[in-house]
Amino acid sequence: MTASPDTIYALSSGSVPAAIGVVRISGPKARDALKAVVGRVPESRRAMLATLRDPDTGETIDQALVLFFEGPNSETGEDVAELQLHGGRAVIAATFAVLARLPGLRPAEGGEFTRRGFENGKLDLTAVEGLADLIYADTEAQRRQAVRQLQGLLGDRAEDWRLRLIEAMALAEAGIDFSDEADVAADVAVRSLDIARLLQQEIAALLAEGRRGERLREGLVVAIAGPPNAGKSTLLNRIARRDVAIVSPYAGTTRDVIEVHLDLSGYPLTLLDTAGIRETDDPVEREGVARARARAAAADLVLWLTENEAANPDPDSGFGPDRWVVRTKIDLSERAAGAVRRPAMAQPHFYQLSAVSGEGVDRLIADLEAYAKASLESREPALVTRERQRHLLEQAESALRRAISEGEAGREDTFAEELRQAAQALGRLTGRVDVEDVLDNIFRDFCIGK
Ligand SMILES: Nc1nc2c(ncn2[C@@H]2O[C@H](COP(=O)(O)OP(=O)(O)OP(=O)(O)O)[C@@H](O)[C@H]2O)c(=O)[nH]1
Ligand SMILES: [Mg+2]
Repeated sequence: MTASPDTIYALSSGSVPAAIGVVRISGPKARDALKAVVGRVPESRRAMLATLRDPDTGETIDQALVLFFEGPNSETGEDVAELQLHGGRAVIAATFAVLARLPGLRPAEGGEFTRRGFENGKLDLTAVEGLADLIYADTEAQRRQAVRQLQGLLGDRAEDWRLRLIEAMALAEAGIDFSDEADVAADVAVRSLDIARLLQQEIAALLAEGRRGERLREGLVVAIAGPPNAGKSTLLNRIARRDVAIVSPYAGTTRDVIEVHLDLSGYPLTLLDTAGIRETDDPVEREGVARARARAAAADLVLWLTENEAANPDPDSGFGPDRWVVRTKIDLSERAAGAVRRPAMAQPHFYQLSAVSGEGVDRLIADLEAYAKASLESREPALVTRERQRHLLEQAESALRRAISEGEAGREDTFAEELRQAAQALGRLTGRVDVEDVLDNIFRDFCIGK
């Protein structure tokens, strides 16, 4: 792959207005662009204070801190210029207007800087995915996982496997070439089969770690469900500490699914408020109930809220494996004369709380935190963080298993072919082979200027 001849520019910092706005320019004309707008090019990697001017009128646009990174030692691998401007809308607009008039320059597309970095061998695809995750990381655990990806932990493993596979393939080919010399052929066949067996075990071990990495990336989903008026929206608001959902004394208030993203000691958790589940003739509410059921069924955990301790959780809900029962509005029963409350610790996941007074809510939150920790924490950092990665590793692993049985049966040709399939899958994981189709998918997630 070769670098695109266009020189691209974009605002790489956050939305304006801001104290500083960073405009990056990457490509063969980056140097010329600097000469045109600030009159000179600073020494590579040294900051320079300069006046930014419109080259046609000579009018001053701003005072800027200017940096230049000479390719290939830059993030994109090309010449990169960086203008640290005052982050006002008009400043950025005027700068863009000037850059747009320079020959060979055009605005960057989303993710284009990173894509050039990838195409110039600055980072492999798993690292690109890590970079995207780092930008979107909301919690500490997500950030740590993204940094590991960006550092290439999975990419390095995959590349190491691929190189060993290539070695096994070379041995297999040699075996075929020497097939008239039985000793040599047998020896190399054994060696290549050994490599394949070891690789298959290593990849299978990584896959056996489960989907922890993917779940950490996406966050656990906890759905609040139950009959209408149980106090679901009130509890969501209490946990979120803001008025996200409408609360009213009328049964059937909530219709759409409402999401709140929580950070529980560094672990991401999405809490869903759903419509109260009941039979109804109202078509809008019926749609809400259908959505509530669907989201609760797909959630990692359902909090089943009920005002009445005896009320059974929706019997035909088909909700996922984990469900905790939460009895709500205990402040009301406390006021009622003679009400006896069951001790809260009687069952591990039976809660009694009042979302209005707050009583009992802390225990629920503490248990949610423990649940998130138990589901997402691992001693070994998870290396597989996306479905794409898992899928390719599974392909490689099953090709290896087929290769081993072919090899053991003495069918060298198909043995070599299966090894090639495995190597292909690993190459696609890091982006070393035939990846055009997956590229758009991955870079689409990026913002412009990254
Ligand atoms: N006293 C008391 N009232 C509560 C409590 N939680 C909720 N409520 C009241 O119960 C009514 C219903 O609360 P919501 O949170 O809207 O109930 P919901 O389960 O979301 O209801 P739907 O969206 O209709 O399914 C409101 O009037 C709340 O103020 C509580 O812990 N104690
Ligand atoms: Mg509600």
